[in-house]
Parts: sequence; C-alpha cells; structure tokens
Amino acid sequence: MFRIQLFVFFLYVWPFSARSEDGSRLWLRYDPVSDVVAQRRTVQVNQKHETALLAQHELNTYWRGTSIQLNVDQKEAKLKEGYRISFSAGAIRVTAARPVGLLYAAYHLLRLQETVGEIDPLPIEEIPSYDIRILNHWDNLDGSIERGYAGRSLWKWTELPDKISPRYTEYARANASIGINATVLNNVNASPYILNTAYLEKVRALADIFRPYGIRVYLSVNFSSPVILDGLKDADPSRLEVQDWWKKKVKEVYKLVPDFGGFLVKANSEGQPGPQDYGRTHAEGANMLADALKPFGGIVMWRAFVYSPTSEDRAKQAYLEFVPLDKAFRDNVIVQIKNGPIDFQPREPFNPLFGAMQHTSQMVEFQITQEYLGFSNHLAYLAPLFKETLDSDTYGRGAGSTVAKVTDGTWHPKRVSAIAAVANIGEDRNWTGHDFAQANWYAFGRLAWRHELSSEQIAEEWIKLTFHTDETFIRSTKEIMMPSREAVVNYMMPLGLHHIFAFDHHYGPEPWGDRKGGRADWMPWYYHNADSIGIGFNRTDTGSDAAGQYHAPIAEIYGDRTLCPENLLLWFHHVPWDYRMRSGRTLWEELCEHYDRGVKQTRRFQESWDRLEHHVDQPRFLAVQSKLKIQAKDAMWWKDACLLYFQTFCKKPIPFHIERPI
Ligand code: GCW
Repeated sequence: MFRIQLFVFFLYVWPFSARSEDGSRLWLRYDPVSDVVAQRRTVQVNQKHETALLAQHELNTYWRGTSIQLNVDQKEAKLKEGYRISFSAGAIRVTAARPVGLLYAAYHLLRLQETVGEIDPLPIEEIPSYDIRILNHWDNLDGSIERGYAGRSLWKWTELPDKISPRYTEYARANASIGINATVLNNVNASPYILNTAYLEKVRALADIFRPYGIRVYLSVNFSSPVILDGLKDADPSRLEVQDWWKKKVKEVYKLVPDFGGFLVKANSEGQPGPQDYGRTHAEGANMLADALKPFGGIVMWRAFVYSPTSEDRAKQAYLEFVPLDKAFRDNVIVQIKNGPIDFQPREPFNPLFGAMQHTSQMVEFQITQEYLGFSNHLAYLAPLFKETLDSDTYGRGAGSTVAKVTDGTWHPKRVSAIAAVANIGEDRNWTGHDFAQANWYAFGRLAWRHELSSEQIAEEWIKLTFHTDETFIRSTKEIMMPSREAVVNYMMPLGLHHIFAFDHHYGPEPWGDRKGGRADWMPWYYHNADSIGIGFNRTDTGSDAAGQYHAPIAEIYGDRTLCPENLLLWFHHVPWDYRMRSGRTLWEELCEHYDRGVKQTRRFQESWDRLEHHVDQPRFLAVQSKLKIQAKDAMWWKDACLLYFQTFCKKPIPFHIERPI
C-alpha cells in the first residue's frame, strides 16, 4: 500500500510552526523537502516543455512521497487539460495529453499530500468541467480597481514591461494550482488605450510570465476603440473600414501574444458604447470582433449585462434583447451572463437567459469580489452561492438542464465552454483583503475545474491547505464558513429582497434611498415596493411577468405565491404584511426573524473564532477577529435600518423576542 505519513508527524507535533505567518502564501504553504527526501526519490518527465518542467520542479521541491514519472501523451486527447494518476509498487505515474495537465496533476498530488494523511492508491482521472476557467479583473489602467476591496491593482502599468513584480508569478502559480487557465487583465468598463501598442507591450510581458503556468491572457475592449485611438469617424460594425481596423489590431495583438485568448466586451450597458449606437445588434457587434479573432483561434465573450431606464422591469431586459438573437452569433462568441438577472445580489434566482438560448454558447459570470456582500469586511463563503446557480434546473431541454449543463459543453460539445468570475484580488499582502475571501478565489477555481464538487468539500480542502489539519479547527471553521453567505442574506436582504443598498458604493443599507431626478431603476424603492399593504416586486403575470421568462415548471413555481420558494418570495411577489408564511408567522414577523437571525449568526461566528485563538497564528487570528467585529456591527446596522424603515409602512410592532433596534 502506498503511504505518505511523514508530514502527519510535523503537523500534529507542531501544529502551526510550519505555517504560521500572514496570508500572503494563500493555500500554497508547502515547505521544501529536505535533501534526504529529495535523494530517495526521483521526478522524471518525458518532455522538455517549459510547463512540464515546471511540474517537475514543483514536485522536486515539495513532494515527500515516492518517485514519479510524468508523461505527456498526445493520444490521450480526451483528457483535454486533465490527467490520470496511477499508483503502483512504490511509484506514481502521471499521464496528460498536454503539458499543463502535468502541472495540474502536480498540484493535485501536493494537495493530497497536505490534506490527506494517507493517499488512497486508487487511480485518479480528472477532466475539467470547463475549457476556459477565467478571472475577470475590473482593474483600471490608473491602478484603481472598480469594486476592488483589497488594495490597488496588481498590474503596475507604469512599470511594465521593464519592471516585473514577483507577484505576477505568484499570481500565476496560485491560479494554476486551482486550475484557472485564463485572465482578463482590465476592467469591462474598458479604456480604449489598452489596445495602444505601448500597452500591448506591457500585456505581452504579463502573458510571457503567465504562459508557463498555462494561463492565457484576454482583454476587455472598448467598442469605440477605432474612433478614440485612430480617429475613425465611427465604430459601426457594418463598415468595412471599422472591420479592417479590428482585423489589423487583432493581428498586432497576436504578433505580440501568439496565444492571446480573445476579447471580453461590455457594450451598450451602463453608458458603454456598442453596436446599438449605430442601429446594429449585439450579434452584429460581437460577430465583427469574432471574425477578426477567428483566424487566430480567439474568442469573444460578449456580456449580456444590459439594461436601460425603460418602463420594462430591469430583470427582464437582457432576455428580451438576447433571445431574439439566438441564431445570430458566430461559433466563437460566448454570451457571458451574470448568475442572476439583476446584479450579483446576495441571493437571486438564476438568470432566465440560461437555457433560453438553445443555439448560442453561454457562460456564467460570478462575482468573487464582494460588491454586494460586505466588501472585504464581511466573511461570506461564496461556494454555496456559486453552487446554487450551477445546480439550478433551467428545464431548457427538459429536466436536468442545470445551469452547469447548459454551460459546460454538454449542449454544444464542439465549441469551447467557459466560466468566469470577477476577481477579488489586489495588492494587499493577503491578496484579498479578508483572509477568508481567499476561499472564494479558491472555490471558484475548484468549481470551474469540477462543478460537481461540494461547497463543504472545497471549504475543508481550503482550510487544511490555508491553516492546518487539526480536526477541531476544521470543524469550527467550517461552522463559520458554511452558513456565512446565508447569514449575509439574512441580515441584508432576506426572503427575496434585493438591491436596497446605499447608492453607488453598495456597502450599507439605504432602502429609503431616493435621489430626485435619479434613474428609477437605481433607487431601492424600485426593488422593494414597500407600502401600507405589503412589500416585494410583483413579477407575476399581474405584474412585470419576469417569472414568465422561465421554462415550465419554473415559471409556474416562481409565479405562484404558494409554490415560490420563500427565499425568493419578495423577488417575485408583492406580499401583504399579514401573509402567513410556512412557519406560521406573518410576513412581517418572518422578516424580523431573519434580520435578527443574521445578527445572531455573526455573533456566533465571533464566538467560534475566539475559541480558535490557540489554533491559529496571531496575525491571522487578530485580522479575522477584527473583521468579524465589523461584520457583527454592520449586521446590526442592516437589521435596525431595514426593520425601522419597513416598519413605517407596516406600522406593526417588532416581536418581543427580537432584539430592540438601537
Ligand atoms: O455590478 C455593477 C457594478 C459596476 C460594474 C457593472 C458591470 C464594471 O456596480 O461597477 O461595472 O456591474 O458588471 O458591468
């Protein structure tokens, strides 16, 4: 039997001596092996490819087990970027179709080494769920990050390409270790200047660093680039001159970055330019770029996050614009769709576009950065949110058409599949501001690799890698992480409430927010509709009928107040304050209950964490402790603000057992 037990000794005797420090090492806390270990085993590779050599190097440096043979075998094409690991008498054999598969296998083995006392010698075969597993950075060229809460951008545009920060490599390695293979460097609110030759040289420098780690670079582009950069009279995609401009630009990009991935585009959305400025459709705009990229194997990720201040319910607009275009997109266009129909709220139903477009490739966009979940101050483990969307059944092709299946290539096996998330990474020493926000970067990577993994499995892995394998610590930390997203929902906007955030910055509560002359769809009242009768957005057939955009039976379930899941009730229904909930409480009492529960949960998180003081290194213990304090205070702020405000409509007392607002 194959065993790796050596490290167990270290972990149990000195629980944190080996790993005690701040969060800068993320989940990559392996220590180099001693010379003795290195001499008793070999790590061999059958190819001199830089990525294969990197796999060899990682194992040589950190692997405490037996000898390993790494083989690239092109006959194994079905493995894509995956790998096979087999164990036989005293040796391990890794096979992959591509060199990057060996690198992923190396990290797999190291993960096992760090998390499992004894490795099961059964063969392992891993094939990623998605071809493209991509981070979207909303980083601006001036170094700021839109909705970034972990400091300024990692990318030092003023220093590149001459000065190379060591963090570029660390970033690439961290991503590779969880299977992320692509990155969009710049904000979707894109500066056209990213396509200037001077910037492309900087992009090339980053791409060169990321390449050995299997990471391809993509860019967000501004649809008006030809006008702004080269003075064309417009950017109308039907004009030859505009098409030629893009073709030339794409050629230039590929000359510098031969494995360039493609473009991400936010067009005709929140003031960004787009094809509609010239009376053209999203498909015409996307196809022009797709045609320019096609000869080089590049793709276009065209965002479906579109809405404007019309009389139409914002939640319906993307569907209305995109579904009629279903047959119009080129094969190398993927429509990138936010997980929900509004905007990364603590809870949304899945976006009805998933499964509605039968012919178009679709991908999910999640938000790892916590724009709407307490920035980097609140601990909110997001894997349960990601899973909730991926596991939602769209019924697009009958039962079992989950969002995961609609997007992972099952529907379009011949095209590339992709999944994206907006990064929470910045210059902070611990990368993500909150030490526990690292778990969300980790969880996205792991789910993009394999969407069947459970949130709990991922949490456990992350805890073991990031802290240590002490059972008490794992159990208590999981008890904080697992309910943490639901706690945020409870104290911010339970029962389907949404977008009652303070204007623009989206940190605190402002359900009363009203800016005279401001866009109605940016005012919280638009979403909660509280009045003397009740609260909630009527999206049934007597209201906006957004529920009708879903396939049967979801449309019926969401559209019927008695069938609608209560955690989405006020998303789809305007419900009287006295309405009896399943608990027997009235809606008002239930609302009070949820807000109060959220506050209590945050206090429990504090207590649990305090009890772990002697299980964690001091810097991280104190950092998390103080953030939990902020979270508990904020939770109370949310509860008091929302309950006192909604009380002005319902005019009912707050039940006795609920903590009084202060
Ligand atoms: O969530 C909203 C954000 C904007 C963002 C936009 C988008 C990048 O408030 O900051 O812009 O979504 O996703 O395009």
